[in-house]
Amino acid sequence: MTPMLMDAPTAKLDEATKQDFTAEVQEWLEAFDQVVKADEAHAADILGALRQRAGEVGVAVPGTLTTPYCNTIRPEQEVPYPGDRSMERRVEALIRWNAMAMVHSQNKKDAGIGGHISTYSSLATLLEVGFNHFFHAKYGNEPGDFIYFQGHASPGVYARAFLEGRFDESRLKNFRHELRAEPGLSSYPHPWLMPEFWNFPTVSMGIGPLNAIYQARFMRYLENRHLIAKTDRKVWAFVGDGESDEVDTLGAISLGAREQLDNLIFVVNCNLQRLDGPVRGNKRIIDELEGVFRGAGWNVIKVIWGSDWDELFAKDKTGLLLQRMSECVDGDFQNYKAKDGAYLRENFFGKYPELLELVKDKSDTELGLLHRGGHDPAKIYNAYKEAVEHTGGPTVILAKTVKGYGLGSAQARNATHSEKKLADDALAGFVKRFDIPIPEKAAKDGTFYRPEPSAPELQYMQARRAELGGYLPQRSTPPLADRAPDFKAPALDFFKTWTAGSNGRAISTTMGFVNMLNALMKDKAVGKWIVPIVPDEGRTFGLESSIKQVGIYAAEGQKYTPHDADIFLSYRENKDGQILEEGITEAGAMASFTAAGTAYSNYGVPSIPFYMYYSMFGFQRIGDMAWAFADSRGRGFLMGGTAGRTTMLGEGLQHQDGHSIVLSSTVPTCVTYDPAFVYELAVVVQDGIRRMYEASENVFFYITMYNEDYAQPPMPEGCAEGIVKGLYKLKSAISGEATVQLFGSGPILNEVLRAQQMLAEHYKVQADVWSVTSYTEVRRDALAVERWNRLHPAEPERKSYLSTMIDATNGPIIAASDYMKSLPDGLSPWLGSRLVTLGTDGFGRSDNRVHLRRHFEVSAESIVGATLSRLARDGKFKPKDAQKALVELGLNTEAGDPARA
Ligand SMILES: Cc1ncc(C[n+]2csc(CCOP(=O)(O)OP(=O)(O)O)c2C)c(N)n1
Ligand SMILES: [Mg+2]
Repeated sequence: MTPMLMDAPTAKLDEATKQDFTAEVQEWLEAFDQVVKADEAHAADILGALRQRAGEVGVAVPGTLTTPYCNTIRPEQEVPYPGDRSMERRVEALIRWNAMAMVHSQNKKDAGIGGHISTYSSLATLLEVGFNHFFHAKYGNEPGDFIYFQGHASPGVYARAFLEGRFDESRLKNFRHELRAEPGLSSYPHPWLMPEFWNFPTVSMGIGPLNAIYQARFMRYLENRHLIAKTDRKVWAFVGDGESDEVDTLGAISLGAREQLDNLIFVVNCNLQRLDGPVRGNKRIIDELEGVFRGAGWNVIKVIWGSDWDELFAKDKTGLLLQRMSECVDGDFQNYKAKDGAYLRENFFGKYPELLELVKDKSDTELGLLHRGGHDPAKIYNAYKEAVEHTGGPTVILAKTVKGYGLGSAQARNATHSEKKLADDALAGFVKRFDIPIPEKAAKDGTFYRPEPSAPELQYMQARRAELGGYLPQRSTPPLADRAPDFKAPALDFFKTWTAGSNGRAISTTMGFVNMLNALMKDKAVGKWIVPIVPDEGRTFGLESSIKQVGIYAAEGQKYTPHDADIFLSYRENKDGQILEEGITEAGAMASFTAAGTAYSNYGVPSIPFYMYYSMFGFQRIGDMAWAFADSRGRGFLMGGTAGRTTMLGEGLQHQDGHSIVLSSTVPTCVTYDPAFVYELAVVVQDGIRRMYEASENVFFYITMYNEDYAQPPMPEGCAEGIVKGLYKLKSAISGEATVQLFGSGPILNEVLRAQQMLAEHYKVQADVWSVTSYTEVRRDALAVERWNRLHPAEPERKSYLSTMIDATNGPIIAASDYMKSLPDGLSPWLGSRLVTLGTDGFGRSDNRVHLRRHFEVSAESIVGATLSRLARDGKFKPKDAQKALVELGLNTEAGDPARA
């Protein structure tokens, strides 16, 4: 789209440039205007050719990422609005009213419960044009458009659903009262709390836009892999202008253009304000975003001014009006809307007599009401139409709006974001402003208003939604049989290669897993649903064979011959490749994981994502996205590779993870495992597929994988249940009855086994060895049982799994893992003083495993030392002998505490 054409003379130029402008330049401009008038496309070609020539002869031309501060679509290019404006105006007014009444009355009743009205007030028309004309709930039998709503605009989305008859008044009355007898409405879009309504949690700023980009990409992935039919469905993301400061919002936009995602539309609600004040008081956010998005290859459509400005622009033959706009910064624009029309006349138009002349026939009230583009349905309609018709890449619509639009004295004020209640007069004023047919008393009380279903405006609204396939938002969980009739989780037997052990061959759990993954991908029933995801770490995990086997997804295929084409495991990219190779972006990979992990609901596709990454760059880096994933009821496997503070040797402090499990344990739906052996990992993966995809449980799995090679033992008889529950006895005392219990996890279990041997051989202490595959799961079970017992004091006490396993055992429990001590400590309420924990608290170091384990005191020697020390304290071992043993074991009793080193 070319910028607005102005009649000669063209736009006013700044003083410095003007002085240089000779008659010759004016001639050029006039000639160019002639060309534009004759054939716009030709004019663009000429400019392009000139630009190229300039580059060839070495003339530097300033970039043209931004265009003048006006609408991208010129009035003469617009199509007429297809809807019934008066009906739509009325519906929008009713929604505005009910949204506001909901927040207002709830805060009157329950002061401080919160809610927002000013975000929606700026977004209302942008959403309504979508609801009435663009947002498809379905495409035939295929899913419709995906809408990522600005989280703080939720009141408006609820109010619409109320008018549509999807909620009764009691739901609105219970806004934010989720813990009452009658079901309430959640504060923001939370699929966890409203699983039949919201699809995408967006309220943590930046997560919505980032996920939307990867959703659009995953949609193409499913289409290109022929797992869903190709349709015109779109992903719409409504984004705040303040939200655009989040690195997550803009950090992945280049992917949109690179992958030519013309199924993706961003609408940035440029109300020029965020929470505290203006987004760019001293600049213009629309200019900034235009440059950023255009630079990233997006189609940019600016919707700055409403139709009532068109006439003024048409009348202005001087270019002064546009110049005046370019002289203002967003702080000015906000100020104009916070003040009245008289102020605008004096301070905006008043700068130039010619502009005052331009508006002399308009009253102050009319000037005050001059619309911004984001409040003008015709302008919005044309922008949306162009966006959905645009091909070859994504579109961003930068829509200028007013925060707190129509809220009287709260409009465009810095404090408007937090406005929750209006004064009585303001409520009455609102009703008048939007022509809402309720009596003044009801208005002042903030009462809801929904006309009879037969009212023409509601009939109109319903007809529009029926035409577009139904209501939105709407979340469902279609039966898997619709898309995957032959889907069946593989039985444990499928994994027998991995439960049988490695026959003495030293392999890591990572290698075992990758082999397993390749086999799963070959399986007839589940193979095609597997979605391996890596953030440029495929080789770290030994995925070369998978790359060859199923290929890397590349929308354009492989346009080059890979340098390694002649070797067996060459780099293969395919249009229907299965692996999502994200490059170095854990956040992007997590967004893909989210799209794939929620596809069972959004597309009815049982895709099973396995996202493999450096465990250090997981939860602590993308923690907020993991939380949103859980809120989305996401399912799938996070595979934390190179796990363990002492196992991931060499790379040092910023790579060595000894806490991701602690972080994962904070996510309620995350089921975490820390397997020591490949057979444990196989059991967990099998159980995960069964739970998530067969039993449809809303959980996801986090599994650590290590890179230490050792012989993998065969699975002992009957331990599968214990593996899943998180604890089982691996090896009884070597001779006689144990007086000590040793807990081990991950590769530290090998240290524990060595300690068992040393204790028996050198110190005559017998110990049982337990494999703890999940402290988190054992603790959760114990907590649940304890709660039940607390609530049922008159019933016989129930026993937790932990108690069932451990109560009858003897002696202290020494627990060691490659993770922080707080993990085993989570069991201390039930193990009491029996528990001694060893773990890897503190910063990592780049040394080898022997030194790391000695430093963190999780080596076999440290475990033996801790056991003897504890026995000494318990009066079961001579203290002097214990002290001597520590020396014999080579433990430096005076070394600094690794937790603080
Ligand atoms: C990650 C994150 N940080 C901070 C907040 C708190 N917060 C809620 S709304 C808001 C301002 C939003 O401004 P903008 O994106 O411009 O949206 P508007 O309400 O103006 O449409 C902030 C900072 C949040 N929700 N998420
Ligand atoms: Mg804003």
